[in-house]
Amino acid sequence: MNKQFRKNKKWLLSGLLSASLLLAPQAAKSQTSQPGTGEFRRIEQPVVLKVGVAAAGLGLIGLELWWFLLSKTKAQAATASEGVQSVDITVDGGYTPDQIVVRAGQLVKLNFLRKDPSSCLEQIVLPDFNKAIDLPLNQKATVEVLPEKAGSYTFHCGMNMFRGTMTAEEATSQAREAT
Ligand SMILES: [Cu+2]
Repeated sequence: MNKQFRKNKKWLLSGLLSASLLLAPQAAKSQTSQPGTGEFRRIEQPVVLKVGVAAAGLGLIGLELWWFLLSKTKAQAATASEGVQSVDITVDGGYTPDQIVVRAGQLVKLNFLRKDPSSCLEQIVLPDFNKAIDLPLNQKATVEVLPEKAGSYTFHCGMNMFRGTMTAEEATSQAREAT
């Protein structure tokens, strides 16, 4: 992380350094530290530039973090109303979302909408609940389950090629997240 930051900063700094050398030599006060060799010169960077470089570097870090950590682990929380939680799942070349977060001890309605005609995704299996149902094409099919304990429950297609996970959390930890 720190390493990456330094790498980015260094890279950006060298880019800006050469740009300022080429475009605006008068903007940067140059100071010859080694007389005779014009190639190695110490450049006094304006503070604004330094801050700008640091900000750009931090922005890049943020973007990287978002991209690698957050954009790929999209878990969707179930919406709860009157004691029943529900999640809409689109079945099309897999399950979207394929990671669901629910509250333990409360009924969950999984509303599957299968848009994929391949027979692979025809059936949905929830092994922890001993359920396996056929999903009609382009029609909503609801599976009701009750995750009694907190934990991870998987669901998959009839051949176990596509998978999804329903994570049931204790009521307290979910309430904390929601606020
Ligand atoms: Cu399959």
